[in-house]
Amino acid sequence: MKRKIRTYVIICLLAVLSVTALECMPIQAAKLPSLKVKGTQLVNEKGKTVRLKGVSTHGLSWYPEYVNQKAFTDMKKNWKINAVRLALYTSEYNGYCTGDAANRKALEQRIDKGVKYATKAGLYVIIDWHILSDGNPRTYEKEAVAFFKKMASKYKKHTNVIYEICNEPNGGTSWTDIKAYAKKVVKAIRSKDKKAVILIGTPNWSQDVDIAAQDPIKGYKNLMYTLHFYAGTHGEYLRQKAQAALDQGLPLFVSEFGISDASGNGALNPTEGSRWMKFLKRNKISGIGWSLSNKAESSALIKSSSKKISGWKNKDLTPWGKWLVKQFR
Ligand code: IDC
Repeated sequence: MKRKIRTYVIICLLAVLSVTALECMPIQAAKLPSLKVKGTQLVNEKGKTVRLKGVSTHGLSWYPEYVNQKAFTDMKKNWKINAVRLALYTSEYNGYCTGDAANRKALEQRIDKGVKYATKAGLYVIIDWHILSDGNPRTYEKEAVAFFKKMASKYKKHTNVIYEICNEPNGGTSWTDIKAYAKKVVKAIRSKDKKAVILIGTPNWSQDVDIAAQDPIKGYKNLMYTLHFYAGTHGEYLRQKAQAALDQGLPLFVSEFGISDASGNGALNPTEGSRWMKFLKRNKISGIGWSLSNKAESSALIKSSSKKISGWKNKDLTPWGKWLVKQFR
């Protein structure tokens, strides 16, 4: 009897020790297959087409609470997403380039957590340099080069990390300017990571992909160009631009979309939204919905009355949230 008890105690101890050891282990680089670009598409190591589907956080300074392990794991399991985007605003509200050093550090820690949680959940993760009111990416070019060098050096072993180097150039910023910026940032990333997929913004709020298609960046693999749409504002004419870009062989990635109007608010247009979904599906384009927050605006996925930061039920979702989750599933 005594021996039995002793064996039992030893087994329990071993179990506790191994669980503790597992928890203390550093997060392993993702086991997700690394991605590359082939033709206009994203493919895995075997050359099979991969479509990323997921959600973007709102600004990491505004809604950091949604970056948590349970949220990411839940979304993968229940919403069937395979990617998240971490939106790091450069200029607005405690932006990376306008706030102080402590703010920058806090934002980097949020990115770190985001990558860690995504990795553990088995999700691809996009690190998004979210320029907006700063219009031209060259405004903070020096900062961007330093930032992406740091990120690429930190995450070079993570096969699931994707870099988005400028959310939406605007204010009349030309493709020539964006291209000059992109060349510097891509070079900085490639000095640390030879393979990661890099997403490049296009003129006019990442809509003029047809212009980028006439003069894409040469000499690097695994570059894609971003197309953003909000179905309440953008319809057929923008799909035609996208088609023109694809016809020229430009790899497209929809790193942000919604079905509200472009302000992020206003009425939803699910009819136009469905046309967009068909377009993405037909052309095997990845799509990331805006935004994982409970802000009182129609482009938020979570109802403002819901304070949950994970484990959402259908009743916690806004009409847009319900619509998007249905698309994923
Ligand atoms: C919007 C947010 C809004 C926030 C604003 C900040 O939804 O809550 O106050 O940014 O300036 C984009 C941008 C994205 C916008 C979104 C909706 O990439 O930052 O978010 N949008 O306007 N491009 C088109 C639409």
